[in-house]
Amino acid sequence: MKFMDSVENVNTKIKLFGVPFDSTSSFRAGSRFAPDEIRKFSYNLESYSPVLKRNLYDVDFSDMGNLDLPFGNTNKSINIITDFAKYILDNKSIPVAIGGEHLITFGIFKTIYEKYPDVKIIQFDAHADLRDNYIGEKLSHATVMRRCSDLCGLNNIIQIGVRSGTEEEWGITNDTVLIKSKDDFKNYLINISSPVYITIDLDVLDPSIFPGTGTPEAGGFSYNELMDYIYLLEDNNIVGLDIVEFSPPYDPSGISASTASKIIREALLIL
Ligand SMILES: [Mn+2]
Repeated sequence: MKFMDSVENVNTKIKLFGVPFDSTSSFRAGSRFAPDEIRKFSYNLESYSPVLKRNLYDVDFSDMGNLDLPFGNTNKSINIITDFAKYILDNKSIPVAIGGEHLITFGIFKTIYEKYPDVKIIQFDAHADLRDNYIGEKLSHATVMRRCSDLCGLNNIIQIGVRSGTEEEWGITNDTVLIKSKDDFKNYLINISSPVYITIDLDVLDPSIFPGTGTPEAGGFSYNELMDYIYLLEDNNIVGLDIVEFSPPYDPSGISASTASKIIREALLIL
């Protein structure tokens, strides 16, 4: 099954693909099932966004299916993700990845950074993800933004919705750009001209509206609060996007799946 309204064409401007990887999930795995569940729930949506007044029919995007990944081999999986994202960039398209857990961002970002060395990452997340290692591992969902910062520097990481981290991680947030309000974000965006990469860890949403995630954290955004931030990015040069950490086993009602598909529809409409 493909995401609704996607087309079969190798020359599309946007290429959606699923990354069913959850090998480093420490608390509750299951996000490997997210890409197919999100596709299924996309058919519950209308193509038309009444907020953006645009139709998904008019967006030039294809759904490339899911990557085949060797479960249990993190390094190899990351390399496969990087190679695929590079293939998309080489075709002058915009990669849009459906995770999977948050570590997949590093795989995509490596090649994004190579092509756009002045890129900034906009991170929507409940967690700082700035640990240097987690249970001895350098590559983990809990270290992903730190690994990205090894490439682009902490000052190019823009964090929104973060409400959980170790004392050490909160210290490191002094060097990232920690956004506290929509006005903050607006002012920040006015002053930048560089390309942006967006990573949406869905646990940025409050668990009461988004229970289907591996590491739920109380005190999060409503759907509308999150989207108000995302819509602000409309005029920026968005060079890639991922949406991660939806875990269908914790979503028996489907509310998280329908929320995730709607966020992707809106995101596709602003690319
Ligand atoms: Mn995260």
